[in-house]
Amino acid sequence: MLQNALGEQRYGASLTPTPDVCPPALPQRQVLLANPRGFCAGVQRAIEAVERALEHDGAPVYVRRAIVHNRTVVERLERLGAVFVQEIDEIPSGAVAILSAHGSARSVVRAAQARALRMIDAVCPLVTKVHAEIEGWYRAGRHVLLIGHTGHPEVVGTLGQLPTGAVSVVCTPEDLEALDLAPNMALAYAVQTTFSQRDAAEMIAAIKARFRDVAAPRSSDICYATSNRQDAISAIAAQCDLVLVAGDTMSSNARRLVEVASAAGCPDARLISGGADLPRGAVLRAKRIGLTAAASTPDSVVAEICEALRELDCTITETPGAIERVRFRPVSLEPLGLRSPEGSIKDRLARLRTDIDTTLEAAIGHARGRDRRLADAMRYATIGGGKRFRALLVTAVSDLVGGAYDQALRVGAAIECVHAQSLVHDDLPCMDDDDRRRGRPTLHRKFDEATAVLAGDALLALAFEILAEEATHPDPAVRAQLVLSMARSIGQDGLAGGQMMDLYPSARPRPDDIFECESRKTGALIRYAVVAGSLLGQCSAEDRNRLIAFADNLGLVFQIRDDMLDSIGDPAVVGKAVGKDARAGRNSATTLLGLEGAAVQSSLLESACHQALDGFGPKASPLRELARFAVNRMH
Ligand code: GRG
Repeated sequence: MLQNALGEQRYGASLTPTPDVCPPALPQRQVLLANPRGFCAGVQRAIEAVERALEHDGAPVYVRRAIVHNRTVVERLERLGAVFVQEIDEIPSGAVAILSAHGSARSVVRAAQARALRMIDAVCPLVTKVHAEIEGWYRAGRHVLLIGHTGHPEVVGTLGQLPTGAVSVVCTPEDLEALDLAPNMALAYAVQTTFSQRDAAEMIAAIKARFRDVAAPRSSDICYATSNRQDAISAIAAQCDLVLVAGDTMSSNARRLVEVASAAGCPDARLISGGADLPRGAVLRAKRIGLTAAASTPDSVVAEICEALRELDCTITETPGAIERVRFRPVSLEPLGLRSPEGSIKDRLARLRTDIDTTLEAAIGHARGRDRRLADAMRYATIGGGKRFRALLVTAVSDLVGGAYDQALRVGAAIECVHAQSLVHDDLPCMDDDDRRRGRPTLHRKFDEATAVLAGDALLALAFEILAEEATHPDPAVRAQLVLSMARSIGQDGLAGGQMMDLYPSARPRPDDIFECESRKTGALIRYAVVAGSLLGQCSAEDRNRLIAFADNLGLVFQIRDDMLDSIGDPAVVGKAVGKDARAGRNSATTLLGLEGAAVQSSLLESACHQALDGFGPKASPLRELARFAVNRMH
C-alpha cells in the first residue's frame, strides 16, 4: 500500500485495541484515494503560463475566461495579479492577454489581434490536436460531428476553428437522430477531450451504425488524464458507499467523474469544492469512501478535504494506479498572432485557406432580416474553393515587409471576394457560358442567373467594406490607399477593361493587345495583392517598386499558365472545362506563341520574378515558391 504526502495512516496499522477497556478502536471509515487524480499536464502548463507571464511582464496580465475550471486556482492567480475577464473587449489595448486551456475560437484570436493585445495562448496541446484534426477533415470535404457538450468552452473553441455549419455538436443518441444528414455523406467525428469514455464509445457506435463514410481520429481524442481518472475511480467506486470528487461545478471532467462513479456502482457520488463543502452526514454514515480530484483541482484542495475527513475519524489510503509521465513544453511567452503560418507552401496554403474561409464566413454573416439565398450564393462563390493564390500572395508580401497577418488576412478575403465575383460573372451565359468551376456547378447553374449577378455585386461591395473597416489597418490613409488601389484594379484599366478586350478583340489583335488584355484581366488583381501587402507593411518606395516588378511578371506568368492549362490541362484537375480558347477561336498566349513558345516565355518571366526579389534575401523565399508554383501548376 502506498504512503503519500498527505500523511495518512494505513488502515488500522497503528492501533492496538483493548476490547475490555475501550470502545472499538478501529477507525469507523476508510477513505480510498484514487490514483491518478488532480492536475493534468495541460492544466499545470496553463497555470504556469499565467505565473510566468506575471513574472515576465508584471501585473496585471489579463486572462480571458477561467484559465482552468477551478475557483481555488483562479483566486490564487488573482492574488498574484491576474485579472480574469469574460471577453477580449474588456482588456485594455496593448495589454498581455492569456487565452484559456480549453482553446479559443479563431474569432477570439482575431479580436485580440484587432486590439493589438500581446496574446499568449495557453490552449492544451491535446485540444490543439483536435483542432488540427477537424481542420484536416474540413479541408478534405468532410462534415465533422463533434461529440461533446454544447456550450462548454472547449466545444465553443473547437467549433470556432471552422466556418459556421462545418461542425455539428452531438452529445446524446437523440442529438444524432435529430441530424438531417444523408447516410452516404462524408463525415468524421471528434470528441471533447474531457468527455466520458463510455458515453463517447456509445456515440461512436451509433454514428458508425447510421453513416457509411466516417473518418475517425488516429488516436482517442479523450485526453489521457480524463481516461486515467475515470478508470481509477471506476475501479474503486463499487466498493464505496460514498464517492467524493473534488472539483468545481463548471468543470466538465469533474462532473464526468461523478457520473462514472455512479455508473460503476457507487450509490452516492458527489462533487465537492473543498473541505468546507464536505457532506458530514453522508461521511458519518459511510463505511468506505472513495476520493478523487478533477484534472483542474489542485492538491491543496485534496489535502484540505483529507484533513476534514480525518477529523471525522477516517483513515486515508492511497490506491495503486497508473503513473503519468506526460509533460508538455511550456507555453511560449512570445506574443502570438503576428506571424503568418509557417512551413512549406502546402502547409501555409492549408492554414491560410481555413483562415480565409473563417474571415469570409464572418464577413458574409448570418444576420437576421438579410436575404438568405443571396448570402448562401455569396458563400457558395467564395468559401471552400479555389487555390487562394492571391490571398497567399498578400499575406506573403505583408509578412516580408513586416505587416500583420490578421490584417493581410482581411485584405486577402477582400481580394477573394473580388476574384470570386469576376469568376461568377465570367461564367455567366452572356460571357463565357460555363457549367463548371472549381470542380462543381457554376453559381448560375446551382442557383440562377439573377442570383449570380446579385451575389457578384454584393461580393464586390463586401470587398470594399472589408478594406475600409478599421480592423484592416489602424491608419485611415493606408485604408484609403487600399480602397483606391482596389478600385483601379477592377475598373476600366483592370478586370472589367481586360474582360472587354477579351470579349471584343480587335479584328487583327497584335501580340501586345493580347498581353495587355491578360495583364488587365488577371495581372491587375495579382498586382493589387502585392501592392496591398506592401501597403500593410508600409515599406519603402524602393522595396515597393521591386515588389511591383515581381507582381507584373508573376501576373503574366500566371495567366500564360492558365492559357496553357486550357490546352493541356485535365478538366478533372483544373476543375473547369478546357479547350475553350480553341473552340471559340479566341486568342491567347498559346495561340500567339504556341505551347513551346509559351513555356519559354513562362520560364523567362519566372527568372524576372526571381530577379526582382534579389534585394530581399532569403526572407523572400515564400514569394519565390509562389512564382515556381505559378509556372508549374496543374490547376
Ligand atoms: C470585377 C468589376 C469587375 C468585373 C469583372 C468578369 C470580369 C469582369 C472579369 C473576368 C476576369 C477573369 C475571369 C479572369 C481570369 C483570371 C483567372 C486566371 C482566373 C483563375 O484564377 P485561379 O486559377 O482560380 O486563381 P481559383 O479557382 O484557384 O481561385
